[in-house]
Order: sequence, then C-alpha cells, then structure tokens
Amino acid sequence: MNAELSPDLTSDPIGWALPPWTRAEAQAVYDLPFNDLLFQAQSIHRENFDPNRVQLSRLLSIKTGGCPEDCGYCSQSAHHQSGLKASKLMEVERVIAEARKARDAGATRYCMGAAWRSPKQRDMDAVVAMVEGVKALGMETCMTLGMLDLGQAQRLKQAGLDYYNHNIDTSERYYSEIISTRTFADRLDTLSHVRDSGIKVCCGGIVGMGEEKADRIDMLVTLANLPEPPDSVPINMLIPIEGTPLGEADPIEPIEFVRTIALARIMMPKSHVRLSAGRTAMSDEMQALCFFAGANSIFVGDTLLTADNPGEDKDSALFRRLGIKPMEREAQ
Ligand code: SAM
Ligand code: DTB
Ligand code: SF4
Repeated sequence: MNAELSPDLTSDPIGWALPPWTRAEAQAVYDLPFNDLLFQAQSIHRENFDPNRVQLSRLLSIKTGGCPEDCGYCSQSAHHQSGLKASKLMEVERVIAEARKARDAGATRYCMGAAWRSPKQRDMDAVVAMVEGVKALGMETCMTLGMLDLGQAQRLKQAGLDYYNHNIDTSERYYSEIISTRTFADRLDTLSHVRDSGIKVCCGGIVGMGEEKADRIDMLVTLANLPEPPDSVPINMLIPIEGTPLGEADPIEPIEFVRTIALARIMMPKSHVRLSAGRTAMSDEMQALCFFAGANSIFVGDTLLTADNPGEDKDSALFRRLGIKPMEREAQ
C-alpha cells in the first residue's frame, strides 16, 4: 500500500476521515488488515454514536409491482417475470393503521415505498395525507417513490416528510449494467431536489450484484462526496429474486460485505449506516460483525417491501445476545 495513502492508525481516528475522498484513499482503507479496519470503524463509530444502540425502521410497500423501470435486481419491475402480483396504491387509512402497529412494536421510523418511476401528480394528495397521518403518530417519516422534481420534493417537505430514500445502488460505471431505463445522473438530480427542499437524504446501494470491489468503493466515494453525506446510508445485500436478471447472482463474500460497511462508517462518520436488505441470509455472527463495523440501523418486521426479513422474535433474540438496545427517536 502506498505509505502516503495509509491512514495514520495512531492519530485521532476522525482526523483523517474527511471528504472529499479519492478512490485511492478509500481503497487504502478498504484494504487495511481486517482487524485494523474494524478497529478504525468501531473507534469512529464510538466518537459519534452510542455503540450499543441500533435504530429501527419499518417498511411498507404502499404500491407494489408493475413498475416501468427495469432494475435488474427488483421483483417489482414489469420487465421481469418474478410472479409478483401488482397492486394499486394503498388506502391512506390502512397505511396509518399499519404504521400505528409498527410504532407500538418499537419502530421509530416508518418508510413507505412505491414501485413507481416517479409519482404522478394525481397520486400526490394521497401520499401527502400518508405523511401527515404517520407523522401525527409521532413517528419519523420516510418515503421512496422514485424520481422527484423540486416541486414534489417541496410538497412532501411541507407535509412533514423527514427522509427520502433514493439509492444510487452501485458505481456510476456499473450502473448501466443493472438499469437501462434511467441514468446515474437522474438519481443525483433527484437527490439534489430532495436536499434542496430540506428533506433528509437516505441513500445507499446494493452489494453482491456481480460488481467489482472498485464499484463498491466508488459507490461509497460518491455518497461521501455529495454536497452533504446522506443522513442515512442503507447497505443492502442483494436478495436474489427468481425471474430477475440477478436471480442467479453469486452471493457476496461476507468479509467483503463487512469491509463495505466499515468503509461506509469511516467515510460517513455521522450518518446512520443501515444493515438493510439481505439479513435473512446472514448468520448472527455476520450481523454482529456488521454492527461492530458501524452499522447502526436495521429494518424490522417480517417483510421488507416484497421480500422476507428476519422478524421481530429473531431480532429481539439477537439484540439480547449482543446487548444491543433500540435507539430512541431523534429529538425534533
Ligand atoms: N421505486 C423506488 C426506487 O427505485 O427508488 C423505491 C423502491 S426500491 C424497491 C428501493 C431500493 O430497494 C432500491 O433502490 C434497491 O436499492 C433496494 N432493493 C430492491 N430490490 C432489492 C433486492 N432484491 N435486494 C436488495 N435490495 C433491493
Ligand atoms: C433500501 O435501501 N432498502 C429497502 C428500502 N431502501 C426501501 C428496500 C429493500 C427491498 C428489498 C427487496 C424487496 O423487499 O422487494
Ligand atoms: Fe421500480 Fe424501484 Fe424496483 Fe426499480 S427498484 S423496478 S424503480 S420499484
């Protein structure tokens, strides 16, 4: 490793963790001996967060399937034959009732996802009513509805939306291998509309789509070098879905996945790093390593949007064994 790029392991860990990051600097960190990488990540984590608290988010698919986009990983794309049944936009009252159940089970953030390229103007009233209703329950609100123009972002902000999830998914170089119906630049445009409207950004990606190590590193470099790093960084491990182009993808090597989490923590010290999709395929030990590497948020509940998630009993048993407690809601 180039000595100049080698992080100084003896200095204050946050001293060198500042943007802008170059790929070479990020790669030098990613390639550290595993114990040094984890020690750095955990040290930075402790400077910024309670190491034994993990934030709990709950997902709901408010509009499932039939999506016009062709994302190669997704069960909801109309371009693939995943066998998923498409449904219409859910009724506002039902969304609020589901959110109440999630709140009573300990979730502090409610994330509503729709299989849209972007919301139609005619859907905005219902979506706004969902934000207002969930907010009134005392939960943080998050939505992921595809691309937004500035006006739509401002309207959601006015309704009280706290977070908008919009992932860059992978590196700019690999993006067109996975999605052809929109570009990496389209993603960045929506992210700037969200940021400019004052909504907090939730943005991350997927690991295990056949990408190279350089793609994982470049994805994190792009995120860390945004005008502000995202408040929340979901790192998903691909859930291979039968009938999609990535249905037969080889699983990511677990240590590579943990390195990706650690690098995200080091490059974005103040962000919540979410150990997102794919936990059903992870051992408890792998999840424990991810928490040690700085992951401090998860999705709870039996289902993500369409795919399985470990469920409350498994997660509370894991938390008990690890001495982890749910994070309180952030003060508003
Ligand atoms: N349609 C909206 C969009 O694409 O922005 C929102 C919903 S989309 C399902 C949200 C994110 O879920 C995607 O950007 C992707 O990162 C993640 N995701 C979808 N399918 C996945 C899978 N099979 N495995 C892992 N992550 C997945
Ligand atoms: C994110 O990064 N992961 C969540 C959330 N944002 C919307 C979605 C995961 C979806 C997993 C596949 C499914 O449930 O269909
Ligand atoms: Fe549609 Fe989002 Fe799935 Fe892509 S990831 S196909 S945009 S629902």
